[in-house]
Amino acid sequence: MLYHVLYSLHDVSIIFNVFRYITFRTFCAIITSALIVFVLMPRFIAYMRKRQFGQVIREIGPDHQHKAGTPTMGGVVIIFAVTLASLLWGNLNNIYLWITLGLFLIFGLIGFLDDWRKVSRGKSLGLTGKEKLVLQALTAGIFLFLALKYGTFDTKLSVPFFKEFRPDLGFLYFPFTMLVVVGASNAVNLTDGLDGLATGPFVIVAGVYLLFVYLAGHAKLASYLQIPYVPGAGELCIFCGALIGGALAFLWYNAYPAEIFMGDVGSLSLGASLGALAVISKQELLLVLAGGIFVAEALSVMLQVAYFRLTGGKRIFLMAPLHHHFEKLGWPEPKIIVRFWIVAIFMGLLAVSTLKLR
Ligand code: 57M
Repeated sequence: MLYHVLYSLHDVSIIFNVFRYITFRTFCAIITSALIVFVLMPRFIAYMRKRQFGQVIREIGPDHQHKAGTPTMGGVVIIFAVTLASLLWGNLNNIYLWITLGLFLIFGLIGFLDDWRKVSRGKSLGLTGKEKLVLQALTAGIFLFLALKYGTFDTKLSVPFFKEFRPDLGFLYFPFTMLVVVGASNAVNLTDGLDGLATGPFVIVAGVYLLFVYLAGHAKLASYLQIPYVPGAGELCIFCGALIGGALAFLWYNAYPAEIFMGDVGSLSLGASLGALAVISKQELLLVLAGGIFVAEALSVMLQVAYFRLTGGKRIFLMAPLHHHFEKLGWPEPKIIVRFWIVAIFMGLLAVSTLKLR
């Protein structure tokens, strides 16, 4: 909104010309989103404590009983901050901004319903696992349909390290997009099991895709780097900036020992946003590299469950997802968290290196 109001004043004074630049508006979105979370989160935590809307801890698994009652659903504040900052600083004529915000909000709503059922200990407001997956897949499908219909978009698949090999998936791009978005959403959800464990890597991956959406939307740079050019994708830098600012400010409160958890409302929406960014920037498979921590966590569950069923009860890991395995090994929680962040940083650097290693 401010983009339209303030940039139009550049006839009055050259100063307002700065609002044309994506880099400037991205910086503003980072600061705006972070400030909103810093102002609202303490109040939200106090409100959730007062209403005793705290996390219910399940019996089985590593001992987290000391965390019982920790306020959750901090994702509500993150979503509010990201949405407001994106609408304030984004170009509201950009289709990718609207469909990505829409996907972000719908996945947040799905998570909210689940969280609400848990914290209110009420009757099941939440959806069943299958209903959630169908709704998530449907949302991802509509997201892609709108990108193809109103965006300058195609169904070709990019493969990291290869610049020539870009197979056109055609209609198969729909199930593929659903897999990327729903997979990313649920992988972040599974990872969010220790203080800041999902938040830290999320900020890193969002930073990687801030770079890739900027490059994808820049005709000259996309051509020089031989990556797909997606006119208008650069506007998602503002959304990325809002995600980074909001998540970093949230990490201030989610850092060990956490004063608040993001809830499914946060993990599902943040994860889905990474999937959406990967699709719009035409760097879909790169998410496996950049989001290696999330992939490892989800993979550990799939391997554990499959092996458990195949062997009639044996386990590969002491407990899945992967972070619980290290807990069972006796690693202190902060050590697990920071080591996962370190791996996430290396995975992010590897993802960026694919720009030149091709
Ligand atoms: C998402 N949720 C955390 C918090 C957060 C199929 C199976 C692998 C599913 C999986 C599962 O239920 N995952 C749900 C993980 C939960 O966090 C809440 O959920 C939101 C994110 N979705 O925002 O509101 C707990 O995580 C801890 N936490 C923190 N700090 C944070 O900043 O300490 C979260 C955020 C919170 C808190 O204790 O209560 C979670 O772990 O449930 N199930 C599991 O992950 C279980 N694994 C398991 O059963 N493994 C089996 C099979 C099925 C693979 C096996 O290995 O044999 C473990 N999780 C729990 N207990 N809680 C172990 C049992």
